[in-house]
Amino acid sequence: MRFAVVVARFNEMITDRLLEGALGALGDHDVAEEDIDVARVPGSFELGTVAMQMARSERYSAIICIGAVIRGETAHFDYVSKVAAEGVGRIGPETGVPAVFGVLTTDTVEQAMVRSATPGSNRGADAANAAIEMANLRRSLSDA
Ligand code: INI
Repeated sequence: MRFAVVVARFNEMITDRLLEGALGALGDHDVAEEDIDVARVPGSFELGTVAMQMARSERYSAIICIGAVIRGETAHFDYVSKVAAEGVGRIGPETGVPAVFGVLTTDTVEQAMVRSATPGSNRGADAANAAIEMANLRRSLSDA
C-alpha cells in the first residue's frame, strides 16, 4: 500500500508534530518510507486541491491531510476550516480514494499543542490510523 501525506506549512510548529505522529503510526504498521510521499502546501485552505490531484493519480491507497487552523481573533478561521473540511471531504466520495482529515481546529495554540503531542494524543497519528483502516477496507471490498 502507498500513502500520500499532504501537510500545511501554516502553523508549522504544530503541523510538524502532526506529521511526525502520522509517519510514526504508518511505520508502526510496517509501511515503508519509500511507500510514503509527503507534499507541502502553504495552508489548510490548499489541502483539498493537492490531495485531490494525488487521489486522481491512482498511485495511493489513501491520502492523509494535515493542518492546524487556530481561531485567534479573526473570522479567517471559519473560512479556512470550512474550505479545508469541504475540500478534503469531497475526495473520497468523488474519487473512491479515502482521504482523511488530520486538521486541528482549535481556539488556542495550547489546545493544538495538546492534540499534537508525541507520545500522547496525536491527531496526526489518529488520521494515519484511519487512513490505514480505510485503505484496508477499500482493498477488501474491491477483492470481494
Ligand atoms: N492556514 C492554516 O492552515 N491555519 C490557519 O490558522 C490559518 N489562518 O489562521 O489564517 C491559515 N491561513 C492560510 C490559508 O490556509 C491559505 O494558505 C491562505 O489564505 C492562502 O490561500
